[in-house]
Amino acid sequence: MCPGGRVGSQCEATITATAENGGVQLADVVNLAQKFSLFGDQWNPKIVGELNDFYVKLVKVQGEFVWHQHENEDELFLVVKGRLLIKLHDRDIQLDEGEFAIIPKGVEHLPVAEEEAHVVLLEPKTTLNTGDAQSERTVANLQWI
Ligand code: NI
Repeated sequence: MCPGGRVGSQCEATITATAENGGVQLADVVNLAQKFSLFGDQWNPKIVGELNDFYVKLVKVQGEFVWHQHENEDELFLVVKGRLLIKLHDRDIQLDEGEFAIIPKGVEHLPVAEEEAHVVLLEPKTTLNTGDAQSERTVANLQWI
């Protein structure tokens, strides 16, 4: 139902579009802790929301990922639990809980977490987790949770 009980064609279209791919519906509250409790696998981002041409994703990470860059997409990393180190070629970015950083398109980066970290990603829908470094760690079809 549309906000306030109103039924409008635009609202119906929005709900249909999100319902088809299992997405969150208008005005849903998303609880990060509850969503993170739904999965345990690492380096396998899950989609929890979409806005415009972006996805909001959750990922659990531990250890070292792979050096990669995204030719066309800027990528936001927000740490909600643990610590995440993002290595760049000229410096390291250390993110603690409650901190985020944006890696611009074309900048090669290597995420590393000594212990498991829980991270929110905000990035265009076209973003592949391994960017230009496709490998067995690439997840092309992300799951909605
Ligand atoms: Ni990346």
